[in-house]
Amino acid sequence: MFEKSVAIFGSTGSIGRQSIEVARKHKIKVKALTARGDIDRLEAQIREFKPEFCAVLDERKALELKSKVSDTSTVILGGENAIEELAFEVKCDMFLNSIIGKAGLRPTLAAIESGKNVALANKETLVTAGTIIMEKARRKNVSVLPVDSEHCAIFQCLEGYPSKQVSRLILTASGGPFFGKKREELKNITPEMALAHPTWNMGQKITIDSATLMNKGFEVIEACHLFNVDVDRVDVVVHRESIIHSMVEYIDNAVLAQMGVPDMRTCIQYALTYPDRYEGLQEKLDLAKIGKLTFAEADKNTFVLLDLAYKSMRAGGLIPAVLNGANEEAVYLFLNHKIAFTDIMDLVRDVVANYKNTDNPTVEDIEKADLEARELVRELSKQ
Ligand code: MN3
Repeated sequence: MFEKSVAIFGSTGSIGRQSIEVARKHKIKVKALTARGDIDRLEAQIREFKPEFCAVLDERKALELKSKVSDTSTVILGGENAIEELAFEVKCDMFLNSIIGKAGLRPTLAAIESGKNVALANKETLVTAGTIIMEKARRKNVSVLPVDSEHCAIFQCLEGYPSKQVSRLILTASGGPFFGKKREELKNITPEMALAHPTWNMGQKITIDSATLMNKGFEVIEACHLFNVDVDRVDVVVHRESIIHSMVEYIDNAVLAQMGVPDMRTCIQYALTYPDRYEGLQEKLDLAKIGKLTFAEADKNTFVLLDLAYKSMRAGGLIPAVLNGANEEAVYLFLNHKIAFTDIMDLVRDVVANYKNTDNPTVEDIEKADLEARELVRELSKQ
């Protein structure tokens, strides 16, 4: 019987729903749930898991949910502050953050501040404020465990070895749907084309980020923070089959890889059950059936956002937050057919290149830079 309890923030999104499957499988006690506004799904989750609290970002929807589940003992809260407060107040062994976008930052900070271990699926947290988050986690003596296949793989490959024996982290990248294409061929790509072929079960924003390789760039930044490794010791290799989830090279040139069928539930479960392993939800890996695994260099000249992530990490300060904010806005404009696929890359590059950086920013500085980056993208996109 699994003893730990969890709070799942962002429980109705792609990762949230897969986390719910893991909780169901292992009868993990769910203490709190939050979502933006999908109250039908929340109601079903409340009835199944009977959490103590449920917070909804949309306050009107929170009231609606409150009347729907008035026959249960779950306390319903509404609004952004309620979500942040709940992250601090809820008592649980693991705080799982699968909130989408920058709204995930403050709840992570609150959970760490209250001394909870965090399973982190929200990328923005580490990309925009990785230094602040990891410093706070060290001070509070809490763990930040990754819920992403690449970082979960690296985390597993690092088990048992001192960090000074690590020479390089090697992140694998599926390459996205447009692997092998050159810039000219990317110009007329529509949102529908970009959303057509994901290997992983994931949301729209991250599917576009995978197509531009921005997602891999963010993962490079996250890896630096999570594992305290310099950005120049993090490499990316394209691996189309998504079977090797990432690797660690040691000083003796031995490379450890973690493999498995691509399934996010594996990493969600590992973060929740660490340091133990439990029966998995994913299929078993059949290498003979797969036949061969291939590798290629990432095309940083075409997919410029990957290289920009390295530069942003080296620049530090506010630049990773500017990169994230600009990209999120550009992807939003692309999904709404306002700009071309290649404009995502150009707009983000231009906004990052012209932003005035600050060292050691506060959370407020980071949030301000995020808003400014978005505004700059909107302005530039109209020119
Ligand atoms: Mn990933």
